[in-house]
Amino acid sequence: MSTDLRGFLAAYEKANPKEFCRIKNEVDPQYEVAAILTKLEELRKLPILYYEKVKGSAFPVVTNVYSTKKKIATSINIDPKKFREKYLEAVESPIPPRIVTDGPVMEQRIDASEVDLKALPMMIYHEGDAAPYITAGVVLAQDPESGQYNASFNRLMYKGRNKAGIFMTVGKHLHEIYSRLEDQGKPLPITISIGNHPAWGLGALYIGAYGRSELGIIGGLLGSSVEMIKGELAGNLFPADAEIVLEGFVEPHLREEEGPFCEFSGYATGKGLRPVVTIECMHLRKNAIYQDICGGQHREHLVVATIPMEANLYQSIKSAVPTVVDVHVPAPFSLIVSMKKRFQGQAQSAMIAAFSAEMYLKNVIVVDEDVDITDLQQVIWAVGTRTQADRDIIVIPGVRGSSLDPSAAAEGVVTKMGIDATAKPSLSAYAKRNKVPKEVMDRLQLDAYVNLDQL
Ligand SMILES: Cc1cc2nc3c(=O)[nH]c(=O)nc-3n(C[C@H](O)[C@H](O)[C@H](O)COP(=O)(O)O)c2cc1C
Ligand SMILES: [Mn+2]
Repeated sequence: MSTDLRGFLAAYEKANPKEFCRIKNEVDPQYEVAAILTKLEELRKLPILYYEKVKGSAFPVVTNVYSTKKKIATSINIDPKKFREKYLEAVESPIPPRIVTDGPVMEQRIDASEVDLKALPMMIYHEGDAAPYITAGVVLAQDPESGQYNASFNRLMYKGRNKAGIFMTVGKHLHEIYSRLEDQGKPLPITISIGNHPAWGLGALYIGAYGRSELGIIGGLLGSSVEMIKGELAGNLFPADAEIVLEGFVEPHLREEEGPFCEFSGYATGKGLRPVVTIECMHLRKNAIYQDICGGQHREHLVVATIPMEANLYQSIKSAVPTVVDVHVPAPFSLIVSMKKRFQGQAQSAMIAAFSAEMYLKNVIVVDEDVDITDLQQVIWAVGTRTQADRDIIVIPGVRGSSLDPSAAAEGVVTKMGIDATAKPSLSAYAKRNKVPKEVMDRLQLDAYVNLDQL
C-alpha cells in the first residue's frame, strides 16, 4: 500500500480505469475546473479528475480524490462499511510520526525571495468567490505548551506573491493554537502541505479533543508512521512525501479582509477580517501534482468530512446512550441518530452529547431503530408521525456554531435544535406499523399470480 498521493493515484487508475479521467485539453482554473466537475456530478459521475494542462500554471491538477467512500477506503485497504471501526481504532491506537531528514518533497526548494503563490493553479470556482484560493492545503501547527501537532484544512486566499489570508474557524483547534501564541504576541509557524495520501484528509478532519495528535491518527489509518521532515524556518514538521509544502507564519494582531467564498454550506459566506500568512519557503517534488478539493458544496468535501465526523459522533453518543444504533450526517450542520430507546429522555441525552462533540452541529433528529437513517423519506415520516412540536423539540439558543451559517444572527452564534422523533413512550407500546404477516409474505410466490414480464 502506498503512503503518498501519486502512489495511490497510480494504483487506483490501474485497478479502476473507469473512475479515473485524464483531461488533456487545457482548462482555465477560473470556473472551468468547477464546471467540468459540476456537469459530471449532475450525471452522477465522480471519477478522479486529472487535469494535465491548466492555464497559467506548470502544475497538473488532481481533484475528486475524496469523492466516494470507495476511493478513500481503497487507499487504506479497508471495506467502505468499516470506516467507523477503523477510524476509532486509529484514534485509540495512534501510531506516532517518525522524523526523517530527507524525502521526495525536498527535491526542489524555492526560497523567500523567489516564492510566488501565483505559480500554483489556485482556483476560482463559483460566482461570488473573492479571489483564487487553495482549498486542499493541510495546515500543520504545534501547540506551544504540549508540542503536539494539529492538522486541519483551512482555505487560503491569494493576496500576493508570498501572502495569503487564512480562515481558521473560531473555536476549532488551529484557531486555539493561534490565539495562545497571539496572547504572547508571537507569530504562529505553520506548514501547509498540498497533495497528500487520502489518509491525511481523514486525519485533518478529526473533530475530537484538543491536543490529540492527528499525525498519530493518520499513522493509525495507514498502519505505519508518517514520515515528517523538520522545517528549517521554525522547526515545524511537514510530510516528507507531500507533493508541495509551503512554510510560513501567521502574524499576530494582524487582520485583513478575507472571503467570501462559496462554501460547503452551499452559500458564498464568511467575508470578514481574518489573519494573514506570510510564506517564507516552498518545497516540492519533481513534476509535483497540485491537489484540489473543489470549493463549495460538492460531493468530495461532504464525503471526506463526514467520515471522521460520523465516527466521532457515534462514539460520543454511545458514551451517553449505549444503545445508539447508527448516525448519519446528511447535510451541513445536520445529524440523524437512530437508537434502541430503553428509557424516556435518552433521545435528549443523545442530542446533548452530539452538540458537545461537534461545534458545527446545529440540528439533530433522533429516531427509533426501525428507521433507516440513510433514507430521508423514512426520517421525515418518523418526524411526521412520532413527533409533537410542543413536547418533542428542544431549543438551545446562543451556542457556538459555524461562522459559515448564513442564517445565524451574530457570526458563528446559532440556536441548536433537537427533534425527538422516537415513538413515545416506546416503540413497542406505539401504534403498530402496517405489515402483511410474515408467514404470508414468505409463502406467497408472486409469479404464481402475476406475469411480471407483462407489467
Ligand atoms: C476542503 C475543506 C476545506 C476546509 N476549509 C476550512 C477553512 O477554511 N476553515 C476552517 O476553519 N475549517 C475548514 N475546513 C474544516 C476543518 O478542516 C475541520 O473542521 C477540522 O476538523 C478542523 O480541525 P481543527 O479543529 O484541528 O483545527 C475545511 C474542510 C475541508 C474538507
Ligand atoms: Mn485538531
